Amino acid sequence: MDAYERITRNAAEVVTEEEVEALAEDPDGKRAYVGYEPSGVLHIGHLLTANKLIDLQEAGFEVVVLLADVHAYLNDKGTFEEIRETAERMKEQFLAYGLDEDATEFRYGSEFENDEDYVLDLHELERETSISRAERAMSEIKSGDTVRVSQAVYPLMQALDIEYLDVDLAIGGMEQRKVHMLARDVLPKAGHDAPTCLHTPLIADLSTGEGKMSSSTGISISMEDSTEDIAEKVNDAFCPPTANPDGDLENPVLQIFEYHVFPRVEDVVVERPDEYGGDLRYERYAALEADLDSGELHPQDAKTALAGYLDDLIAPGRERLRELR
Ligand code: TYR
Repeated sequence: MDAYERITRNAAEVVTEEEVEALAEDPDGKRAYVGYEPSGVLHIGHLLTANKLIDLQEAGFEVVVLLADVHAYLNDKGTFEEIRETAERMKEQFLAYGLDEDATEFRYGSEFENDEDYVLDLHELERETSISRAERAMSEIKSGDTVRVSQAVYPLMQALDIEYLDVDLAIGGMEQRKVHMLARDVLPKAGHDAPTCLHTPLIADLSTGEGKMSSSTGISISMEDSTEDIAEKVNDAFCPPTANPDGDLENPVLQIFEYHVFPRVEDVVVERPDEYGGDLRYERYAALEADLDSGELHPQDAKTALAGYLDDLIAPGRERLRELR
């Protein structure tokens, strides 16, 4: 796999392809980041962007994880004290999950976002941005029904972080894309470069295959789940015998295989008793998808295998959480 392929695999969107191609020509020492509002436990959405960070580390990038404590505060996620505490636990879980400690820079937003230069630059971005644009940028991120002034400042700070962390590539789930598009427009107006961005896909709700999986509404998989919890959630998951169910639905079991299991596991094995044809072995996601589509792979066998792999992936983080308790 060449660097461009590794950097962009499983991305829903890159902005722009030309800019990412230029980074892929010499990835060594280039910097990429993801920011997270600290929350107690990692869930499957965090792990999807973490997989991308692991890809980037393998391609030679330096990786920055921003523990966005000020952003969490602005977005109503608790007191500074609570947010700090969950941020530390979050960092430990990322390391347990497989981010390379020596190649990962963990930063708190509050380390630099209160500096005078930052605040003055922020005010400049505020002058360049309409309230309605900031509000739109937050449509997939804000907590609560009305957008507060704090939440309108939020996307401008997110834009400025890219400049202050000196990163070449901003990573986020598709729900971050409007913030990044705002950043591309507004940063150059204040004399900064427009950032290059990569967005990871959103996984559909596990039980219905609709929309996006969310820890706040539907069923999500988190680092706190026991082996039995995972088995139960995956067993109850929506998994029609096809990759392309009707309408807007997705097959979340296949999505998790594609975005979570195959990037981390060399050979994916679906165990089956001999009388049902014996084990199936896949090197690539597309082969597993094709087998589900053709009927060679039964959804129940796919689910059982998925639960086992997911459990392996989250076990180290779950263990770490237990130690920290
Ligand atoms: N907006 C991100 C979220 O929804 C958090 C974030 C904050 C990302 C600041 C980047 C950033 O610079 O979780």
